[in-house]
Amino acid sequence: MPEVHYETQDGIAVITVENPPVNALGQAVRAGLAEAFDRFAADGAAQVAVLMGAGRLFLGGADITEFGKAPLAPSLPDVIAGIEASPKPVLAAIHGAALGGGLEVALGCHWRIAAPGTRLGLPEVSLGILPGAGGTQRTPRLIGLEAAGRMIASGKPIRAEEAVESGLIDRLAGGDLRAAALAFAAELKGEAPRRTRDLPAPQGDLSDLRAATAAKTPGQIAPVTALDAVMASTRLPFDDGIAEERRLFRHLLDTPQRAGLIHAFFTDRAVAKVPGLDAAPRAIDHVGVVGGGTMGAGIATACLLAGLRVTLVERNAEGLDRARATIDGNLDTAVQRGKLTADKRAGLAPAFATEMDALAEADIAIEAVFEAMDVKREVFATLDRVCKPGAVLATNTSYLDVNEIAVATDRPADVVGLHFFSPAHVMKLLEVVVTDATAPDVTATGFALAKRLGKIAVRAGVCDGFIGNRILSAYRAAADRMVLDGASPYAIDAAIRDFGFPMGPYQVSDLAGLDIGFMTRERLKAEGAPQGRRATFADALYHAGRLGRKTGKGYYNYTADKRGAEDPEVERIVAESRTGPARALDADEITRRYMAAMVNEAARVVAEGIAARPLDVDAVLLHGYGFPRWKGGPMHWADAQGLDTILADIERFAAEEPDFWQPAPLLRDLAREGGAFADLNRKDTA
Ligand code: T1G
Repeated sequence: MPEVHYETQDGIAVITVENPPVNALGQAVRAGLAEAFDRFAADGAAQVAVLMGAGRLFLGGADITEFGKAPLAPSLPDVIAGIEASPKPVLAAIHGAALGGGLEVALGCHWRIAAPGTRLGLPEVSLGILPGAGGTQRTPRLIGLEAAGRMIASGKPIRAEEAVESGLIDRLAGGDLRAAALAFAAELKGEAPRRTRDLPAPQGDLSDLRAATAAKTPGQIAPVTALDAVMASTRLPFDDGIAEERRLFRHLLDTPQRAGLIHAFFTDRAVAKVPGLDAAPRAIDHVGVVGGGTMGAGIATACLLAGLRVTLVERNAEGLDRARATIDGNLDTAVQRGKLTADKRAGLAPAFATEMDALAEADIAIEAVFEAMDVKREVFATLDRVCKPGAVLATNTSYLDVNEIAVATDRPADVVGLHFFSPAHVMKLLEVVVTDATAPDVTATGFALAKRLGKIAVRAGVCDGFIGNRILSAYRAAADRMVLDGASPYAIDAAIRDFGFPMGPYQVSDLAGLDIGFMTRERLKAEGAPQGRRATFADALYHAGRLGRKTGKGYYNYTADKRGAEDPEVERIVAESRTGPARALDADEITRRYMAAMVNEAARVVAEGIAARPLDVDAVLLHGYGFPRWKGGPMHWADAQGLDTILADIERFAAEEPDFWQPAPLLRDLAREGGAFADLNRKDTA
């Protein structure tokens, strides 16, 4: 039960918020704070108050679970106004993190001291809102308009060391925070409160920052709106600025973008709670990587950056040299990007070997060799022989049947798929692919490793493409059909970028390489898989040597403009590939078809249990495929559109192409009963 403790020591009141796990400022905490500061005001024995948070951090912000519900008094702005109005000095003693409303409470105090390394931030724009408890008005008064604007528009936290430089906090605590705070408070006895609201109004203009922010966050409304609230501090008296902040905050609270971003926030955490999985993971300290190509080297890099011991095996010295060069390059880039300190970089490297025996003591072996079943089965038979009992044997395959790989060993329960996304040391998504035999603690080990690597793990069942690539193949096929029907690849890319993806499907093809797509079509043809209407224009581009960025030309021409220019030659090749009359499709129709295919296949993936819940699909598309985060993922987005709308589209398309457009039964049933994918999330995570 949340509590706000009150104790006095040598004329100093220590007020401590205790609401695990993050001291969120829910209604009970807000009421407790109001009561504690009323008590402080009336307490003649207390001359100064110190506000602290119990546990691992100060205050983690407003209680996000309260959003979208009727507001409960006392409001956070009112509680903060009450603290600021205190007739006696109030000192915030901050550790761990002060985020959002948590930092805003600290800004309502009269002085601030923080433990070294404490993170202080106003991340509200990442939730589709803005600092709504005075942050847009108090922060610029403390650190200036530009610094406040940057901090609020980016939502990125800063460290206490930087905060003390900027004036956001007054001191860094040396040693024990409580002792340092009590010493600071003793100095403040008798001082008049230094109220942030009374500091001079900030001067300046944020037009340039606003324009740059809009360009960097296309389609998002919170960052620029937050800057509008900050700008109000330069032209309005404090209380009017607070009112304007509140007006803009309430506006954002009602937007679908806020709902999408909050859904994404909770989804990032819910995916680790796999329904029915409650096994403890096996210990992982020594990671073996088999294969030093781009993926193997990326996986090794990710493990090294996480402080794990790594042994990488390649077939020969040349392979090891290539792997070493790739890993060194990755680590040097990490230093350049501030992801790794120079001193930690020094000497950071895996052990290299050409014999698999080197993995005898590895806790997990991750295979990342050539995508051919016979090669993988041979590797796993060897791993089965050399790895210690209890070692986890993982494959990074992106589509091969992990069940078939597992039975190449005598310990299929120890086998799991760990589908990393390239570049493996950068992309957050990891699909943990479980076979019929995978032991629960092996699945849990995959999730524990993902957390250690700072990744978002999603449990996936075995099928061609698991969750992400299977759904990708469906919406790519929808795009290709539109090109065959008459749409320009450039019009499709533009429509999908307008929807919020960073790139359209044909820009992605140029990045991945048109040869990958060609090989996939040839593989499926050789396997006798249904080909549907083949993307003959893609074959033609492949045969013309237009493989994408790596050859300077693909769907786009990169020779004159590295961003890629539209190319009339491509339009000609595409037109020649068409067999029927070309039909123009407008951006709305393009987007409807693209998204309907994505949602329809996702519904099948959920119904088959390949994804445990719709939110697992959202996490995969958000973290592996560039789905715009403020739309929450395809399943959340579909719910927001109304499943009946999506179903009506699919039924309209099915009238033209019944073979491709069959409504997924789950989607159809939910739509008909007025249900939503969200209903399935709640059932499993209750
Ligand atoms: N409200 C409700 N629940 C929260 C929460 C919050 N603010 N923050 C975390 N949780 C839950 C989370 O869902 C998880 O639940 C558990 O706590 C542990 O979280 C007025 C309006 C603080 C850095 O954006 O960034 O203030 O899964 O796994 O890794 O202007 O949580 O266990 O059931 O993330 O140690 C602004 C959001 C709110 C901070 C800790 N504040 N939280 O990280 O733990 S808006 C934020 C975080 C606002 C004001 C506006 C992190 C953390 P479960 P966790 P962690």
